[in-house]
Amino acid sequence: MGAKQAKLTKKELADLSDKTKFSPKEIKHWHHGFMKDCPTGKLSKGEFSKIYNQFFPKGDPTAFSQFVFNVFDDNGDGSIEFEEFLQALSVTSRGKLEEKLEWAFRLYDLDNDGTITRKEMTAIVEAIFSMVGENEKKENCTPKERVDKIFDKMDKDGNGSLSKEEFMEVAKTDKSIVQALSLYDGIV
Ligand SMILES: [Ca+2]
Ligand SMILES: [Ca+2]
Ligand SMILES: [Ca+2]
Repeated sequence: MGAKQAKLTKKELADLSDKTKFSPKEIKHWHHGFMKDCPTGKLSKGEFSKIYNQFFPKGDPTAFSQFVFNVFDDNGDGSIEFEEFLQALSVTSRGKLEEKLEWAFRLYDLDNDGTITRKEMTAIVEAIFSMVGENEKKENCTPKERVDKIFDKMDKDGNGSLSKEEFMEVAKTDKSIVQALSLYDGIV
């Protein structure tokens, strides 16, 4: 317990480097910044939300940031530890397309049951809409219309929910869907 040590040991660096796509030198750099911003070594939901607020001053990113937080918080203990932070960063910044899409799937699959329902996707799309703010929206459509469009393309068996296979297959090849999912706008 207590504050985490300010510096990582050689072994910790090597382990983290094995688990991510970062070199020990890069990890040191990220760790330094992480500990500076959260000296306790744990990033809380509130702090995480503040980071999003800086990037989306015109909208309300609270809901969306909470969803992203839950994906970062891999062990589900309510805070983001450095390793979780680094893992997420590794996937979202350096992962292969497939890894990024798997990560996105976890974001949309709110209850973690392996499928994305319309309700889950609507919750995320609504959160994205309120985050970017009214004036920043690229198309004039409602969250429901956006979700319908995505489901039209992705829900191949028409059962009203998306399996990981359905999601991956379309997202891998269809740029417009990736945009509709707001995956590569630097939002996630
Ligand atoms: Ca955690
Ligand atoms: Ca689900
Ligand atoms: Ca389906």
